[in-house]
Formats: sequence, structure tokens, C-alpha cells
Amino acid sequence: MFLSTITERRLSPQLTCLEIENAHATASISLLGAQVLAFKPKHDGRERLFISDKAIMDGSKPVRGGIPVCWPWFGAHKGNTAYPAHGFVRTWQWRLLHNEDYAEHTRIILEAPDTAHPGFEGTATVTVEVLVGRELTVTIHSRNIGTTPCKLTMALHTYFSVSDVKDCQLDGLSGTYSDKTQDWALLQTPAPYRFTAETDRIHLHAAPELRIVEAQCTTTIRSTGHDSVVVWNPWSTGVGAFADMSSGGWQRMLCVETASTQGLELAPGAVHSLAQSIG
Ligand code: TA6
Repeated sequence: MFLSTITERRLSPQLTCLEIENAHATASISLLGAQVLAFKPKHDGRERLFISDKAIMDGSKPVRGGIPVCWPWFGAHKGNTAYPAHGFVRTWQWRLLHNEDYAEHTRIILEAPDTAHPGFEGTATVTVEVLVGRELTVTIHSRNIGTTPCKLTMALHTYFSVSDVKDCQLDGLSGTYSDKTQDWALLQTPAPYRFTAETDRIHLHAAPELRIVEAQCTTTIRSTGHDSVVVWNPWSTGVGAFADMSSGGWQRMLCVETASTQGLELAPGAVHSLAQSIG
């Protein structure tokens, strides 16, 4: 069996990455936020993930790109918008709990140090499991270790690298979505699904498989444990609001997020797993 090599690389005093190479792929996983920053399968040598060239790496903000882990809430906090958007674990230092080689992938498990934070009532643990193989699979495992039900929303906020978002088609979504750019109006999913303006949508159904289709390649996205798919691109009109993106950065990214936005209630002792696989 081809054993993986795992090396630590320090991108800043606050940001250490695990660089993984095995027979199938290379990947980079930041301990800051348990965030996968890069994934390149060897069969086609194509990087699947986008990182902004102005991403902030000092831990003062989440890194703009890769697969941010949004937990234990998605979007703005419902009761207090002063709390960090998309939860608080994106800027926490996680620790490596486990790594193991299998024939088909390298398995890495990272654990958040704690989950106590203002705005989060639950008593829970959260781990992120990453399988680096021909495909990349990232799973958020949430466990209620308290004695009362625990309410959660979450997302794997994946930034896919694309040649030009204007030339992409997203296949696999249908039904209605809620549009943040139009005061959360409920609208019909377009067919074909293409991109011509700022896009910020919550599709309220659990599409199991999606495809980002480009002229030269197709990226597949399989999801489980979710109730929504979020699709986001700030476009030229919105990119100015993001100091950590260059003016042309929006063109080379498309966020397709495996999410649980409708609120799940985890019974005492229960575990929930939300997963996204990228091929
Ligand atoms: O998931 C879409 C979204 O919530 C957008 O509304 C947009 O603001 C984006 O995420 C980025 O959020 P962030 O907190 O990373 O700046």
C-alpha cells in the first residue's frame, strides 16, 4: 500500500496546514478552522478549490476560499447579529485527533477545542473528518453531549475553482430557492442554471448530486445529511464589499455549499453527520 506523507506547513504564525500526498491526490488542510484549502486528484491534476489571492491568513478572519466550516449556525446569528456570521469555529484552532492510511484514501479527523460560545446554547462536540482519495470527502460530525436537545444549522461553504463563472452551468437543482439578493423572495430554480449576476441563494431541498459543468471539465458534488444547497457568487457588483477578494476574483470561483439551514434538533446523545464529496 502507498502510504501517505503528511507534512506540516506554516503559512503564518496562526495558520498551520497539513499537506497530504498519497497515491490518489494531494490536499492541504488548515488547522485554523479545520478548513481544506486545496485538493488536487492525480488522475487529472486539476485543483478543485479556489483560494482568494487576498485571503487573510492571520486568523483575524476566516480564510476566503477552500472549504470553510460554518457551525453551529449558518449565516447571521438569529438572535444577535454581533456574533460572528456562519458560527465561530472558522477562526478557531482545531487539533489533529487521528490520521490513518487506507488503500483508497487517507483519513484525517480534526476536533474543535471546545464549543462554548455566546449565542450557542448547546453542549456538543464537533469533529471534521476528511478523506483524501480520488475524491475528497469532508464530513462535519456533531454530537450532543448534553442533557437537552441541541439546535444547529451548518454548512460546508465550498469555494470551487472555475475557469470563468460566466461559462459555468450548475446541474442537479430544481424547485424553489430563497433569494438573499431579493429580500429572500421564493423563486423558481432556472433551467439551465447559469450565472449572469450576483447570486446568493438557499435551495431548500437536499439535492444528492450536483455537477458544475465547464467547457473543459465537470466537477461532481455529492451531499448527505443536508436539507439545503447554498449557491453564492458576489459578481463584479458585489465583490467590492470583500476586502479579502481581488476585483477579478469572483470570476474564478463558485460557492456550492452543502448545508443544513432549516434547523435541526439533535437529541441528547445523538450524532448528526453532514458530508460533501467532490470528484
Ligand atoms: O453562503 C453565502 C453567504 O452567506 C453570502 O451571503 C456571503 O456573504 C458569503 O456567504 C460570505 O460570507 P463570509 O462570512 O465568509 O464573508
